[in-house]
Amino acid sequence: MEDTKQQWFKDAKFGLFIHWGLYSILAGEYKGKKTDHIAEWIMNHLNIPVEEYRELAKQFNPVNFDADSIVEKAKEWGMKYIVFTAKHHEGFAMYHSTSDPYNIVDATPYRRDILKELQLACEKYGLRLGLYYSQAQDWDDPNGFMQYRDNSSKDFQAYLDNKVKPQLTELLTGYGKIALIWFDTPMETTVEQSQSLVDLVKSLQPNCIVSGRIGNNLGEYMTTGDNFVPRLPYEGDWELPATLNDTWGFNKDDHNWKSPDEVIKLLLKVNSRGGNYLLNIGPDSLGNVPGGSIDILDAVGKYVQANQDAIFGTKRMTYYPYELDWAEFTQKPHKLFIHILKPKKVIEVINVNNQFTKATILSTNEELTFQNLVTCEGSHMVEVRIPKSYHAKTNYCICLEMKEEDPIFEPLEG
Ligand code: H79
Repeated sequence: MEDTKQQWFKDAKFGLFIHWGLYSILAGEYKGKKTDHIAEWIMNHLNIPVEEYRELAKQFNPVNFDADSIVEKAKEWGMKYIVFTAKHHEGFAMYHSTSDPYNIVDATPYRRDILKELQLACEKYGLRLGLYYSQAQDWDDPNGFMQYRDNSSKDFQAYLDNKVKPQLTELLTGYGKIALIWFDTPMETTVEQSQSLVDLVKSLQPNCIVSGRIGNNLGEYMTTGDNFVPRLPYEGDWELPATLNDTWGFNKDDHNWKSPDEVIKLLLKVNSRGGNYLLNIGPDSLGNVPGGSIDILDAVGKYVQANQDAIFGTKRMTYYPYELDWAEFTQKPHKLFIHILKPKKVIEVINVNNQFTKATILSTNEELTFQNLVTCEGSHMVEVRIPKSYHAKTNYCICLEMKEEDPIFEPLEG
């Protein structure tokens, strides 16, 4: 896989995934049966016939959807890009498709092209707009793949030619600059088929990035498994798609929210290993963003805003041999950032052999006393004294300035 040439993606660090479609109406339950899996999969999981599922469009009227306020919030949370589900596996287009009337303008009483609204909001607030497009699975199209079903009699090429390519063309010609197309679940897509979609995207918008899940190793960055964090720094461009609870699409019964602390830690882990954290919200059938996710993101956003210098513009960390439960590191030239995640009175980082010149609390610039020392085991270390007023605090960041460009971590030995 060849990395993208788009610098913005390497610098982005934090983005907003939006999963929204007809499944938000069912919200995890159909005819009294609940799905205990990801809610946007309900059509597949509960075997809802196409004609029945299509009826949902007639009641889709998300009058509270407000593209402007969602994008404004994303900006406030420090996010640099948005990825919106233009079409998920259910097959319904969440924009005004001219090639298929099964879309939010022609098939619902709502009749608004929300993708246009998102495009304008992204332009207004200076965020990049990416689009999720399910290129292989389409449970509505007779020739689209459906996972966990027999697909052997399908003419997948016909589906690509008749639905996918026309719709990708619409998306890449009607909504301004598209930052990336987030393809997903390639299943049995052949090399030629993946390549033809890459070629189509690039012919319409050469700077539009193709996600890792186009299949056949033809994407421009690595996408991890959903919610799976690589253990080690990863060298190429990459992104972690992640949820705030246990679903992407809205599920009224899923209240298993991560805490803001967990999300901050995950963001820092991903950033320090060189990746972007693409964090999901799933609006409900009225277009409301669940309060649970807003609360978490408001808290996470506060951390991001206060500590931007230690997040944006950082690069993949030099490998540090210890796992710390109280800290995550990030780095940029001549600076090592220690994000403090548990209450501490004194910080001791061992196996580090830099000449540190200054220590501050990043958000306030308050200077801290520190010492370069040698441990009794013989490894180098730095010790930083935390002011009393911070002893009970978590989620703040210490900036250590150093003579050398990168941290020098000593390997474990002896
Ligand atoms: O868009 C989100 C998911 O819908 C999509 N990728 C993210 C970004 C995704 N596509 N496929 N998968 C995730 C794999 C999902 C498999 C399963 Fe299931 C869904 C296993 C458990 C839930 C379907 C329902 C099969 C068993 C139950």
